[in-house]
Amino acid sequence: NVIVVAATNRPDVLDPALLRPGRFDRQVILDRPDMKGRTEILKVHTKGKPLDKGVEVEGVARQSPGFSGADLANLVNEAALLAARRNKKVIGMSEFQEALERIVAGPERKSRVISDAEKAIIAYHEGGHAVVQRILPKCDPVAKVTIISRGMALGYTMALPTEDRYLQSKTEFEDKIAGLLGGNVAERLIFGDTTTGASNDIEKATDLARRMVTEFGMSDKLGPLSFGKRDEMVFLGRSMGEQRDYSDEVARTIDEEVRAIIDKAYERATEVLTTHRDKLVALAEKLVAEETVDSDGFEALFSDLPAKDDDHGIPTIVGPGQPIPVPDANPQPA
Ligand code: NHX
Ligand code: ZN
Repeated sequence: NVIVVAATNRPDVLDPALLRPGRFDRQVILDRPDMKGRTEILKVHTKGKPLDKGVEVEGVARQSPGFSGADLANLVNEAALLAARRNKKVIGMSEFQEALERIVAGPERKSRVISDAEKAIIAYHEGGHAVVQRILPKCDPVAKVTIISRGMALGYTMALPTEDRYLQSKTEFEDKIAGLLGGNVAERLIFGDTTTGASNDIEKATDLARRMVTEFGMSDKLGPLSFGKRDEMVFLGRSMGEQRDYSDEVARTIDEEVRAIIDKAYERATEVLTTHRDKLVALAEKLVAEETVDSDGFEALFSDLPAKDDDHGIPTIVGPGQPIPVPDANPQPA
């Protein structure tokens, strides 16, 4: 009775011979854990460790979307190390918070000396991201904005999804790209100049726009076709780019469509930041004074506006049709 169990991160490239009946018969998919999964994994790794009463593993799970089990084990370990370094007897929520940010963005670099001129640019850049994300309905709510350096970044804006999601829509991507460009747009609007700092934002925005066109069928001109098979040198663990399976003419159209998505998002970010320039200025000034603005401090700046429209509800049906009644989105087993 020998049972052979194997694991891979690349089931897509397995030799089909391995999967014939009588060989590896069954495939068990172990995805990244969802919110509930992360909560349970965190419970396992915190077991036997001294936790402060204020620690809610659910809260930690909510703030760690996309983390694997190993990432969560590392997170708990980092939090414990921080508690020890701070001479604390128990691990508190603040250690989990700091550990999370260390893993996502790198360690804080408070010693980095930044001139007042650069501080202002960083504050407006982050402010730009945050204000665009506050206004556009499909952007995730802003959890924190800071101009304290961490790792490679001089500042960053943290947005957190309110729930696990497995599908993303075209309009959601459009809002997300506008949010990514918000930093660069704010620099231009406020200073009439832009800096190298936005390189990572621009790269992410361009990659996303390209995937919308070539993978997700989100370009009206090109339609629901897939362009370019990613050609991977798996055994070296790196991607060798893509294999071109389309004409020069299509290549040109892809570039045009990617550009159109970016241009439209850039215009929308400009419109938001022009309309809400007062908010941008208020946030940037608060950032220069306080370095970090949390979600409450951020929301306080928008008290004269309606609450954030976090539009991730059941989509409206266009044309004839009835909304599907959903009695309970998440029925729990009795
Ligand atoms: C530099 N860093 O390299 C300095 C230290 C525009 C206020 N000369 O967009 O810090 O310019 O919203 C992952 C994550 C490069 C990889 C961030 C690679 C940032 C970050 C360049 C803020 N926040 N840019 C941002 C920033 C920079 C960079 C990265 C990365 C800035 C910006 C980095
Ligand atoms: Zn940025």
